[in-house]
Amino acid sequence: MASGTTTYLLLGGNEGDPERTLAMAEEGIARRIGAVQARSRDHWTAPWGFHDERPFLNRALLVDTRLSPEAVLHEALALEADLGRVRLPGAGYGPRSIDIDILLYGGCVVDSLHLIVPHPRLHERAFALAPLADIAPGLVHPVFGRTVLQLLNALQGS
Ligand code: PH2
Ligand code: MG
Ligand code: MG
Repeated sequence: MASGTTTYLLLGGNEGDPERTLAMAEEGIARRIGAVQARSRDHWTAPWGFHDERPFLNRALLVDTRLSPEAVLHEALALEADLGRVRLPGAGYGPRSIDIDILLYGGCVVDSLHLIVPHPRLHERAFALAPLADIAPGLVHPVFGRTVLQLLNALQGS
């Protein structure tokens, strides 16, 4: 049973051993952010927005958290760093060992200097919507008022 706020996170990585890194990320999320209550299937996806030979492993998680959205972001970034993620300033999209993004946080809309929730590109990205649809197909996007499945279908033109 949820005791805090339900947040949906997207994990992704295409460098090193994504299966191992995502498993370690899930352990860290359970320790630092909250209990993982549902996990999508594994989605192996082509890199979006840049070219690379290595496919991404993407996975969505439902996490019950007592942290604020800003604190979730802080912990996610700290965990990425612990897992060896190096961010090069101004480098744009590129291969990465691990990326942990907040897709949704309860029904909240956050627009601050460092954080936008729902994730501002969620509705444009099948690599995020498809895993999310595994665990929350009927969840209504708080800005667009459409379900995750409707957003995914719109993207796929069906
Ligand atoms: N993340 C990106 C950019 N491109 N492509 C895929 N397939 N999966 C990702 O998680 C991903 C991406 C920026 O965070
Ligand atoms: Mg990302
Ligand atoms: Mg990120």
